[in-house]
Amino acid sequence: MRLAPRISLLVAASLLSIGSAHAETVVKIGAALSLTGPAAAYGAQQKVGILAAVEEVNRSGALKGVKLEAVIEDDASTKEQGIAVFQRFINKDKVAAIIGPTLSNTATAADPLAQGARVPVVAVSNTAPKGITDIGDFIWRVSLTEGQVIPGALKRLQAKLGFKKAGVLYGNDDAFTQAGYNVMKAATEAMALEVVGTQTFAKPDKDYTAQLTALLGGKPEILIVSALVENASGIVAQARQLGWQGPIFGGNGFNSPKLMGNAGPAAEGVYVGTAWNKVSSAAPNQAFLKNMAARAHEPDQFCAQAWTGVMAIAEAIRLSGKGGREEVRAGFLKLKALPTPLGTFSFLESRDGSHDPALQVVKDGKFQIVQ
Ligand code: 1QQ
Repeated sequence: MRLAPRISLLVAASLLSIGSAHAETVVKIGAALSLTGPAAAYGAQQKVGILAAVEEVNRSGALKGVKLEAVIEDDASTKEQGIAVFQRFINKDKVAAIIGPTLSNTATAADPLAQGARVPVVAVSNTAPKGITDIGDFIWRVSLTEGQVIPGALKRLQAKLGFKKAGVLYGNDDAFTQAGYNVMKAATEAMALEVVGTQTFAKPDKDYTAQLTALLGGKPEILIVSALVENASGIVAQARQLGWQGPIFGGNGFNSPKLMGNAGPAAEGVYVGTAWNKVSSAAPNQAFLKNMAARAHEPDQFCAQAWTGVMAIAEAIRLSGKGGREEVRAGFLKLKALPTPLGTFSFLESRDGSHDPALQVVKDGKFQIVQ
């Protein structure tokens, strides 16, 4: 007598779960990543982080009735391709939010399209302080700006190494490398460092010996460089070939293991401020590392940031209870103290990200966190 209602309850429950599986809404997230071109090393890591995070959100069941789907396209590290990919995401794929594009340079051209169409963008690697989130109220970012990382990192390094004279080198054909230079210049002024020389290069350049020779002639005690990783690797290798054994401090473009892959032992003693403390024992970072280890993937900062971008969108959908474009943006306004591999994450009023940065050095072929 008692068995029947129980069985019917079980049947009802399984029917309900079948029912809800059918009712699941697919929410598309577009990701415009540099899979080719000078920023391809960052894009490859971002792709892994995004796919892993989407899988993790769907597996966790945290978004009841919503399934995330990542649509990944190559922005080719250019403004033109970035614009084309954004147009496709906005009009054809009808994504709820866009992650990317990889470079600030591309974002300055593509983000205005998303702002105009009221599609939320989450930058996961744009670090130029100006010209990104100030495009409008649909543009958000998880990545710390050069302004949030470099002054503190350089000050910590000076306290450790005691340098007083710097040579500065930067790329003058890219929004990020120029913005990084502006931050570095302001930091050297605030620290009363003597700048013995400032030199420039462009993305297609492969030979930096003239600029480095001029800088080394000024007898600096540190080289400060704003460059994307392919240029950065060549600069580091050629500085060592010219006999430079001192410290090199790089901006965010240096935060890729590609630097050691390209430059080899020449990269030893390179210092970089970073948004990701990879040895953090905090639970969300350990969970992220475990996920990556299960994929036999060695993540870098860009992978951790991309993962965090997906988690921020998922949290916004959870907070809003819906996965539409306006709801994702409304969710961002409510998001506070999200546990992430980068630390406890919140958005500032400016829609920029906020969490603690770290300092790392290349030692024995790997980035090591400076404690
Ligand atoms: C930017 C960057 C690049 C170095 C990484 C993608 O920080 O373009 O803003």
